[in-house]
Amino acid sequence: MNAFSKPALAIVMAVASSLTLAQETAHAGHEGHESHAGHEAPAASGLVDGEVRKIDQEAGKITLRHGEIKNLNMAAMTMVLRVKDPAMLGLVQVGDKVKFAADRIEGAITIVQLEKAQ
Ligand SMILES: [Cu+2]
Repeated sequence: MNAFSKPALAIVMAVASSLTLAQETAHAGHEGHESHAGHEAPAASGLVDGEVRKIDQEAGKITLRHGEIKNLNMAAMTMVLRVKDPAMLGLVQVGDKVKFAADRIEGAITIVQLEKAQ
């Protein structure tokens, strides 16, 4: 019985790690390499650099090309994010460089702070 459980565990772990890998690959895939453009030093405030690609006022969503989001363990990429307050979307325009803070709220990655970069 015991001789069986170890290889089974090894298989489970191998599958789990390859799943993680596949997820990371898919995650980094969308518009991955454009992200090296705005390569300034990280702000002391902990805000993340981003650039507005699209704004959806009605849905309360914004598409950002963002730098690394350390608190969410997310690499730089372009993605759609929810905003905590739809009024935030009135402060920025497509093409603007922004600084923002994001957090996971009710399972969705949400911008909790957004400002135009100088
Ligand atoms: Cu992202």
